[in-house]
Amino acid sequence: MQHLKNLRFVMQKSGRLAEGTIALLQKCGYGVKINKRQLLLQEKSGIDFLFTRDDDIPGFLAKNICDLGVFGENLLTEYSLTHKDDAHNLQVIMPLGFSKCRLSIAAPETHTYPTAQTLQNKIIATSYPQTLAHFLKQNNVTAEIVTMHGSVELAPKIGIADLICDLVSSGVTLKENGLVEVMKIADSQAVLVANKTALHTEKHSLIENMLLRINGVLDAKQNKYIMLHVQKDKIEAVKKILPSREAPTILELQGIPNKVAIHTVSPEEIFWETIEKLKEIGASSILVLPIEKMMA
Ligand code: PRT
Ligand code: ZN
Repeated sequence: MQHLKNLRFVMQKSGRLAEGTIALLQKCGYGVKINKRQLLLQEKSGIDFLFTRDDDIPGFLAKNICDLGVFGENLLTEYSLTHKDDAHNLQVIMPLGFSKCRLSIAAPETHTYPTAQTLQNKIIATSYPQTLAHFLKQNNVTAEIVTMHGSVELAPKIGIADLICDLVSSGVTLKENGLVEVMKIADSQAVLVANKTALHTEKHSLIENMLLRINGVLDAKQNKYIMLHVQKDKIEAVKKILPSREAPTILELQGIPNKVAIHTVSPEEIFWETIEKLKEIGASSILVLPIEKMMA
């Protein structure tokens, strides 16, 4: 039973989370790719990648079947409210910044329900009944909840419900179905979640190694590498304009004694405004480069 010692990473087989998860893992150097038929991939690095429906991922983690996994915060909330005992075994490691959406209440275009209280006694269709019930309870509202497992946007049209509570990203689906978003319940994005028990087993070093890589990739996304030339007496001014992770590297320029090259890693987005400020103090040859991988 050699494979039991492997780290088990579970992810969505296909859908809105799959692409982002695969891209992240590939950047981390793991040989995973989209293959709808292969449901288990044993990687030489000691990691088994399992591909499944997103709905099964929280349960696989909570019940010690898998060690790490990716799914949406929306599902985490619903699972935590539905399976209170098992959910204790889930630990959110970090948000991943993709598959962003929001869970919102939407109404037919002809109606507006601007406050939570105006939902009173309405019928609301959703795939997230526990999250919606929790929201209604918090707002002291009584409404009937109809659970649907898909095509929720259809409910008002066919007379099943007055309103819907569903995930929205671009808003196109709502529009195409004659609905308007009237109230946001929660924001969501993909999160990396661990099985808490696994963090304390012999697998923890494999987990730590993987987290180090994922952190490195996510960190590099925000950081930029900046190079520029400037007069020596303007080094302090550059430091003030450019936030840097550590002290910048200062290099002599051959044949130009009064100038230096500055190389620095900025943890923040570099805007045109920043570049204009650098120009104002006489900086030249300014280059802003993305960083592919970084280990601080
Ligand atoms: O087969 P499986 O069960 O794995 O997939 P699924 O059909 O349950 O899920 P999938 O792939 O649609 O979504 C997986 C996860 O992606 C969700 O749980 C969210 O965390 C996240 N996500 C991000 C979204 C959306 N954006 C999204 N827009 N999930 C669903 N939608 C749907 C929404 O339900 C609505 O029908 O897209 C439609 C609205 O999109 P817009 O762009 O028109 O607003
Ligand atoms: Zn699903």
